[in-house]
Amino acid sequence: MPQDLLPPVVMVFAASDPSGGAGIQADIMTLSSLGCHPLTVLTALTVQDSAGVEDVLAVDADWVADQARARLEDIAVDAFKIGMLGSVENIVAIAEILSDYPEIPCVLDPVLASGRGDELADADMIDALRTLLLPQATVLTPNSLEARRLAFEEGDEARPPSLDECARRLAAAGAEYVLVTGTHENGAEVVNFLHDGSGRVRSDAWPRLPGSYHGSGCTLASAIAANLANGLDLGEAARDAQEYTWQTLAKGFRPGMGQLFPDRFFWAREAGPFLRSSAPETE
Ligand code: PXL
Repeated sequence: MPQDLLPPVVMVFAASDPSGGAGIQADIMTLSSLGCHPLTVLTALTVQDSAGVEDVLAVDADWVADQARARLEDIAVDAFKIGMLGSVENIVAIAEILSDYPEIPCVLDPVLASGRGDELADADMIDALRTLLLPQATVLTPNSLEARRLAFEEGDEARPPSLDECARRLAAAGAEYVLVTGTHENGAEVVNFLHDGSGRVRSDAWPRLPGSYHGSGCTLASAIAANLANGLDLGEAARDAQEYTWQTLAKGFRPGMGQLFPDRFFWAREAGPFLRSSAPETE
């Protein structure tokens, strides 16, 4: 690459998943696979195995702010991607930083629980996310469970709102667009729709894959951020990110006893004999 040209730069705020299936590791792989340079701000460490998340250690909010500020003063950022947040204090710190860069598109993945159901945000964090981060999101990317939880209003138990109504409420709360994913719904197809507060802007259906995956939400949100950083408009960015994510899932692998992992570098493996047997070696 000529030295006066740069890859698009995406700043990620997310937590470490040592398995590399989800979290900031998933973001780094996705952004790199799609040609971007990731700037990474670590919000928390997690301890997890294929059975679930055992522990979370939030990074001190001052450290979160310092990791971001030092980079932002030095390198021009083309998009933000926000994943797991770690604490209310971190949410406040990140919201303050975002408010200084309103022109940079921001993909907000509201990580409330792991794919296996472990809670990754408490009620105070959900409140802070809703009031401080949601109004700064160019696009919010909840799955249907997260959309219902974030959009919850009294009376919903008796009359559950439609997913379109949830998206409308989340846009009314400040997100410019809401991409609701349908992995947790039923049907032969997974239907994901992009909503702008007045209605669906687009809707895409994908053949449902049989496996259970760890890190698909992180992959999708990072892929949208990469596409926005690459200059695509939001509709195209959302569609191409879904296509990429579907490919990573269709070509996913199972490194341990738990869920499948998306293969964000499937295209690199197609070119050569870089695969090994998953069976343990015997003497
Ligand atoms: O997939 C959501 C997610 C995000 N970030 C971290 C995680 C998980 C799910 O387990 O561990 C660090």
